[in-house]
Amino acid sequence: MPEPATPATPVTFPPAFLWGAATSAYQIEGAAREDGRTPSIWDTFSHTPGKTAGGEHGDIAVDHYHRYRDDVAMMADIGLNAYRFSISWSRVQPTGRGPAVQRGLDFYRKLVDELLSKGIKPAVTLYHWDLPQELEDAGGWPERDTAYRFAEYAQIVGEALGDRVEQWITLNEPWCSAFLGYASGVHAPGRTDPAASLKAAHHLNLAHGLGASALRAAMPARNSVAVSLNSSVVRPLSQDPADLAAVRKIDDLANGIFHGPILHGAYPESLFAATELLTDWSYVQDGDLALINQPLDALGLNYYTPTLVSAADPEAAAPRADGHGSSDHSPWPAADDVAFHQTPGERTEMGWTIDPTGLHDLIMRYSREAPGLPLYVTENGAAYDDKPDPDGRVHDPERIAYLHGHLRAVRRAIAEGADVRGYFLWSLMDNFEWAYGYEKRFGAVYVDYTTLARTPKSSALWYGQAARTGTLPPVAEI
Ligand code: IFM
Repeated sequence: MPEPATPATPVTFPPAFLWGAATSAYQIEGAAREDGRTPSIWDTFSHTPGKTAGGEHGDIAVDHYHRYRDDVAMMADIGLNAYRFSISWSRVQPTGRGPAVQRGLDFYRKLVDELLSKGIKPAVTLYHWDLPQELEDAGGWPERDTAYRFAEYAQIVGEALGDRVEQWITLNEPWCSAFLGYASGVHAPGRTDPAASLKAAHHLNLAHGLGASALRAAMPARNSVAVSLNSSVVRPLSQDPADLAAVRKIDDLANGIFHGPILHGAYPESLFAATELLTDWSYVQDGDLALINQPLDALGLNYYTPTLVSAADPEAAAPRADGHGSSDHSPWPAADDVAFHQTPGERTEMGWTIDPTGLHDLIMRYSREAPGLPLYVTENGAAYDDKPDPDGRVHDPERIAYLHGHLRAVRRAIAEGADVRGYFLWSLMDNFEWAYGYEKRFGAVYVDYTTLARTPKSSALWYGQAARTGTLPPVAEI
């Protein structure tokens, strides 16, 4: 299909394109202590004073656990044909090991049945950051055993839902689990140990590989297994060789550390060299890389904003406008010689610069890195300070413009040969935005946090029209 020539030319997507929205368990479910669920690291972290804005937590979140039927009906009304959600590990396996709790699994069985009854394709993410606390107490992701526990959990969920869910994602954004969780500590479990964060990254990779094999053994062969990476689009401040070296270092720490072993069966040699003062990588055991390098059916890409870097001035403290929260500890191990800069341009409420060219570049990169592997944009979206009008409607023209720009970038990549099969807007509805609490609203649906009433914003209506017609409506409210 040719690239649309002007903004006035209709931007039309392939007929089988998935138009979805995404959420994750801890951010929306609530029911934190119901039906046998036990605390995850996010329950513990968010209940620790000073860790989240206003001490907010996901105990109730947006109560999706009790409102899932209405939420699915709302998705159908909007016009979505796909929905990506995650499973709460400690709802299914409260201690992170051993037998499953059927009541926990039943919730997901009912949710999936409800989705299927409305013609909405479910896409399940097994791990979206909520490790059972018992596993963290036993060492967490820096401990090898956690990867084996994940494989056991993957098998349980694969056996329970594999007959009705075709699309599977092992991990969501392992970079965040490893480096925000164990290096900068702005995410659960809040540790600040750079060497442990690198170990965590390897064990997350191992978990992905073992989990993918366990899923395949537990499910019909037709099902698709993928991973969702928040691969960074790393750009240099200048063409100076020192700035280009900074790009390579951050690219290894953001991208190569995951896609190297997952897609190609090897860590970048330059990553070993850059981190040698922190770790000797001796926890990478013989055979691990082959276990991690499982054949995949698809790759999920999550994209929000590009990353702009330069070499740091050795005389000054390196600026760290990397958009990953505030901490005295960097999420980038062994990268004190790199400075992070704010990309120029308009920003969302997260302070993240809006740049759809980054999404296009990311898709094209992975089309080259993994030729033949279908791609999905498994997250993309924006937080804005949305408020209802006196008439109760919620107008979010900025989000419509954001979605329009990014979907055009996806369409451009498809026109250039990329095999992008679907797009999942982040997020279906306003929810618990981790350390920011409920302050940042990413939803296409507004949630009143007093009554928990849901109101589709104008962007939901706009996106629904795109989903129903396969063509982007003009950038105007519907
Ligand atoms: O809310 C998160 C989501 O859980 C993972 N990806 C980024 C989103 C926005 O910060």
